[in-house]
Amino acid sequence: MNTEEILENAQNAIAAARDEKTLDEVRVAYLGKKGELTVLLKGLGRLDPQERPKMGAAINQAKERLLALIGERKQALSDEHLQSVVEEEAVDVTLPGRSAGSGGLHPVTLALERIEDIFVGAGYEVVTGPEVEDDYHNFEALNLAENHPARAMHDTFYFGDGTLLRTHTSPVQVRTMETQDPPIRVICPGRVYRRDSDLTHTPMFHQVEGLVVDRGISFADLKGTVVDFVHRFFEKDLDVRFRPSYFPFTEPSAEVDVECVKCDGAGCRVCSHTGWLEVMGCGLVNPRVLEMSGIDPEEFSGFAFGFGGDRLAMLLYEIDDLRRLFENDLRFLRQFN
Ligand code: 2NM
Repeated sequence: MNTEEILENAQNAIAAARDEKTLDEVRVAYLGKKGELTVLLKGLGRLDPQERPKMGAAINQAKERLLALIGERKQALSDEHLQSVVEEEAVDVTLPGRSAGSGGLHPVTLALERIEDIFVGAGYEVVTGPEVEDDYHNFEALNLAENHPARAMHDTFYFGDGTLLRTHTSPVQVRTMETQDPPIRVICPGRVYRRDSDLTHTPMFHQVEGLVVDRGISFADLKGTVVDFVHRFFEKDLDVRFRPSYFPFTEPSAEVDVECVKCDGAGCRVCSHTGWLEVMGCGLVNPRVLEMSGIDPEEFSGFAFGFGGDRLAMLLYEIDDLRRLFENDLRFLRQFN
């Protein structure tokens, strides 16, 4: 074959190469050690000396031409490849974004925050404490001595090493009295635990307790605080009544009833047709309790109250079944966003 024929074949092979590997094989076939043009160049010696320069120049020219064509083809293949990658991986920035969806707060959390806001607005401090407590802070310091019958009412979870799951948030208030001098105005929200489980009780529930200790605190201060709180919480001037009751940690003690928020006192399923809802317990802090925590009952007096966060959330948001609060059914929870 002569140079021109080889060149033409090589040009066709280069144009036909669809990838870099094939293109390199073409280069080797023509320009490699045993390539067609290389062989031709090596055979120059056997030619007539007069023909050598002309032939040599032609072969070298063909070689240059092939190298240039291979270079161009290589660039073209690389451009093609880049183009296809760009097209395949293209992102349509005009597509609407995938919605991340936003979460919401649980109705009990919402109710607790609402309660905290009301009391913070009245100058109270929000205080929390441990859920695993000792017998002293959960019972003894609250005037519930070892054999006190009221202890049985608390259905306590004991760990067997002297610690227990707190049955109310009162130990937080005891710890506050132990470490803070009056005047004290605190609100203590948190989880509490009792061995109790039925339609209206869960083993874990939320409590909010309040404590005020200062000089000259009276039952009138307690009444005013409770009534004002109820009106703010339900955003309604509901009737409130205080019934005498008993707690070992307060004396006197009272149970607070509120005019039914559902039927305005007419009587319905929510209030068991009484027109009233029991919402909290309260009283003047027993002087013995003040004394045990290092506060002089001759100088100071105080009031305290406690209620269920879950129950108030149910009344506020008209949730008729306690179990809804614990099922984490998104169809239910989304209604509070
Ligand atoms: C209630 C009802 C009445 C109460 C008393 C105290 C403390 F620590 F000051 F003695 N904390 N919480 C209290 C009083 C709690 O819950 C139904």
